[in-house]
Amino acid sequence: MSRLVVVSNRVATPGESRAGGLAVGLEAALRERGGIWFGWSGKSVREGGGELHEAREGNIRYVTMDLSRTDLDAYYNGFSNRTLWPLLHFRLDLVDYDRNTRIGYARVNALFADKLAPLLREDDVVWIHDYHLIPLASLLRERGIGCRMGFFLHVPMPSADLAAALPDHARLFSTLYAYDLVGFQTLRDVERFQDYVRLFGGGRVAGDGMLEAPGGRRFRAAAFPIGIDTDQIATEAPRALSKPTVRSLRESLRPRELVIGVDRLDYSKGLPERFRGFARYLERHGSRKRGLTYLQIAPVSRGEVAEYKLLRTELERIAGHINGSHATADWTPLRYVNRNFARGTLTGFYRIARIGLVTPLRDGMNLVAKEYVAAQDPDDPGVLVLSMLAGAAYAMREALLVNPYDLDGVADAIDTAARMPRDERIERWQALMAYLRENDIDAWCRSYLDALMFDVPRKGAGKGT
Ligand code: ADQ
Repeated sequence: MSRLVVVSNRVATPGESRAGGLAVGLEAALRERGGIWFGWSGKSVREGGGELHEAREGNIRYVTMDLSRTDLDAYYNGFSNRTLWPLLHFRLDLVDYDRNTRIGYARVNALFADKLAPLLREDDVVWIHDYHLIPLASLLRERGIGCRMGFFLHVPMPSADLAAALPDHARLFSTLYAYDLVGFQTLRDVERFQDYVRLFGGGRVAGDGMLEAPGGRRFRAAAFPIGIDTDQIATEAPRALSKPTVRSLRESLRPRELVIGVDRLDYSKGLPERFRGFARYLERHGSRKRGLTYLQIAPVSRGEVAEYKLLRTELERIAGHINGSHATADWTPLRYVNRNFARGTLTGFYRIARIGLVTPLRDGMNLVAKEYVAAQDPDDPGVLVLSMLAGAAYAMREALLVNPYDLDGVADAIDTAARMPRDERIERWQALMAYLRENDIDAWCRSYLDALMFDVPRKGAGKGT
């Protein structure tokens, strides 16, 4: 079996708390085949960068690299988070394009290639993750690396016209042609990528999932919707109820029901619209409104970027306004918390929440929607209110799907969820849970790696070799 090499911006090294299902799933795949997880160490140094650190656990090597502050600023804070992130989330209005950060992004990707190339063997399978590292395969190919390489985009692929609005877009997106397999979250993302390749990328759709780059190189583009560790969460959730934080939340709510939202504080997550949708519910459903308390957990992320600072201020203002208008002496309708909770605690919060509110304006997939469902009590499950603009909505049709821009629609869905009879909740939950069980994080890793190893015809290697 070929050795697996995973490359991502951040690496969950042994001893660090695992961010969640993705790290667990990738580690399982690495353990099965033996391999390397390569990426940035999380450390920035004053000058230089490129120093490697290595840790080992069983048959997995974790190789991480320091970056200089200048490189990190250009590559990560700059081009990745201020240019690509908004572009890929359909927010051209927030795209901040700067030639220097684009050059910094290319420089850091080249540094990744320089440091990774000597570690690779000809029969390795290399799996590169996300928008920080789009050009990496083409840079490795320039350094003579011939092994199978796949890419997975965790965030959405925007429509072709939006992608083409990026200055120098072809220079970036054409580097995807160096992969053997380009994976997306949903079929819609694949279609948008095909459109881009056809309309702006000089290539063509060759049929059967294959694309042909200018010059004739063929590669596959397909959808692999990411899953979660469903069984683990389902087992953990009832146990989490005895945790002191979960118990005290539960006691503080009585006799009201909980509505929960859990997101990084990011403009893609639609938090101002969600707050306003909840406010609309409070205004419109006056007689019942005092039955619900909404807890929004939103730890600050990318706090140094201006758009995120503005978002934070805006949310504080709306939250203050909602509570100022609707709170009573013994009830605060919206509890807004800017901090992280341990994964186990969150699972307990999901379990006691009657409604999970997941309304991003755009999201590659959205794992919180899946985690919320997996944590429910099978005999008395809560209801997921889910944005139709999240990748998760493509398969999770039994959720209450809403347009996150439609405040009345969000308010109505909260009301429907709050009043939904138990039988209907159980029926919807069972259908969602069956899907999550079958399409968990291990199934995702397996199907991606199978496609990369067996479905990609390569020079000198036929199907199945
Ligand atoms: P994210 O944008 O980070 O991921 P999401 O899919 O919701 O969004 O994953 C967030 C993860 O962080 C979840 O596992 C969640 O439990 C955890 N988390 C969120 N808030 C937390 C908090 N306050 N405390 C502790 N944990 C918290 C990107 C893409 C998504 C895609 C994923 C995976 O933007 O669309 O689903 O990658 O591919």
